[in-house]
Amino acid sequence: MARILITAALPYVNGIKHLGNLVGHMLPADVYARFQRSRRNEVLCICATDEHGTPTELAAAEAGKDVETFCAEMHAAQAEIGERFGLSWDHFGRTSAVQNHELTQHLADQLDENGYIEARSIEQIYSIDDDRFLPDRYIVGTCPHCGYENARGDQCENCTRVLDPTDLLEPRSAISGSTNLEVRKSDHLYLRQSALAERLRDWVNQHADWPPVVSGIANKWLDEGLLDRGITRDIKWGISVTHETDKGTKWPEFEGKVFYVWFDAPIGYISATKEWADLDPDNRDWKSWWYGEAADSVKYVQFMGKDNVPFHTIGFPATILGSGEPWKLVDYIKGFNYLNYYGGQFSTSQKRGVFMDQALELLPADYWRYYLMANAPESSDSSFTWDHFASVVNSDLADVLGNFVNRVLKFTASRFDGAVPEGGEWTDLEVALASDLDQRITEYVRCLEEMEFRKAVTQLRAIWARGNEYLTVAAPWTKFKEDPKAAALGVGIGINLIHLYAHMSWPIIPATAETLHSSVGQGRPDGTLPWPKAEMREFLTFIKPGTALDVPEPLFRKLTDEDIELWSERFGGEAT
Ligand code: B3M
Ligand code: ZN
Repeated sequence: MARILITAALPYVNGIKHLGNLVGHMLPADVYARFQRSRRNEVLCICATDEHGTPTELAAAEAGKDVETFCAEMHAAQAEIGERFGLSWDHFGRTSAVQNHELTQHLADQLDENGYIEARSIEQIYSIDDDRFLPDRYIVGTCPHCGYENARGDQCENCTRVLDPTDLLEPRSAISGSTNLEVRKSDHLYLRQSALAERLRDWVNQHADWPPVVSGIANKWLDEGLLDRGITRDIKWGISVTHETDKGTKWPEFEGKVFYVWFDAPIGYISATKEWADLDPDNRDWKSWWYGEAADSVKYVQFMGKDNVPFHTIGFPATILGSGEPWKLVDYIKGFNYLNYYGGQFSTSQKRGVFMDQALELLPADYWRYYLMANAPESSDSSFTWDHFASVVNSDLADVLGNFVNRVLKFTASRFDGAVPEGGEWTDLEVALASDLDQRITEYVRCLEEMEFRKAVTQLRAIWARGNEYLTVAAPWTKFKEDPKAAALGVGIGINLIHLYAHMSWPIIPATAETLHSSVGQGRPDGTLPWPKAEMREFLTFIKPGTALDVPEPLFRKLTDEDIELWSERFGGEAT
């Protein structure tokens, strides 16, 4: 049994996430975690809200709430919506938790002890009208690299370059819009990434297997020469730089300043694991996942969008390596491109596209989970349109899977009293079916192991379609009168296929899979639907004659032109 640690990039607490965030980190992390659990590996899957920094202060101010209340409410809202989407975290923590304060301060101390921290007096943008410094997202302007006009002081959303507020052209305050700005001096701590560049490059070079979008960004950064990064900010909400240690007060002259959100957020992966363990300390050992020899055998996989890659290939590993302590480094980074909405970006700050809560108002989670994984932006950006969404749902979910299940179960109910009939001997048809499925499933497993999600969904769909093909040829409905044994065989295989589909589909569409499982008399699983161990020949005869079945409501409804029209109007379906 392998031990697999999985983290999804931590969603900012500033608002409910959109479908682009969902497909870019949280959903694929969940699919992979479910797959590995069903393969009977030991999995720990961790996520949390990323609560500090300017995005949070700005969003709380906009909501008219104090930051603490705002974060507590939004954390709860995101946890709830994640659960409704079937995101099966072992723990969904918070970067504002005390565990993260302690660990962040500890790692900063370690870095300092090892000579990787330097205090510098730097020029910062100060807003005279707002009477404060404007770090990161408190300032917006034109990106000097790509000309995007709404670039934020920390990063350009358009070209993903990481910026300093002073890089922006035509800067203005994000609070008041004021351009009455001046440059003032302020003291900050810098992480000396430049001194770690060689070690980082060696480490990146050891991972030639990472997706091109990840290696490409990491190498671009390394090739351009690593800059030291400021890891503190003149804002209130965050982890205090000044703190108590065994040796007395550390950095007393930094009273009132906090660590930069991108310094403490990735540390949140570790501290959220500690939160998880602290809930049941007798049975949970967080350090064995993260620290020292015990963690050597752990395979650690991170999921994230491409804009997060620099912080996970440079910033966070610099913290880990510079600490001099044996913390676990990531083994595989699954990075994603963007899912666009009608050619433009989904955007939380600009409220563009479909958000997770709105999506569930329209349709249950599995419609979205399936569509998003089938169109995950793996090798390039992909695009969401309502037409495409409807055509995928209708053809794959309603016509291929839904129809198959419905046909088999209805026929069994009307002709065989709703129980599995005793069928005749297998023919060449069944033998060919079993061998095709064995091959398809091997390929499906390979795709999921390698986190090739689009290809995996293609295989899953082919597995479903193979069942339809079989039924068409076996044709139990026409054989029923003249050869009832042959008809019973076809129906029995159909029922066993539904059982197989439940297990195979569970990582991607878990709620549907569970309904399928119980509809063929196998009960509602409590947790994981494990991967079939048996050869197909055995699995396809697993459900014994006499087993009572349940006909569920149609699994998926077909989306109509009216739906498309209504939703395009509501969410905007125009190219930008
Ligand atoms: N919160 C960025 C984002 O949501 C950031 C990820 C943190 S991962 C440690 O895109
Ligand atoms: Zn740019």
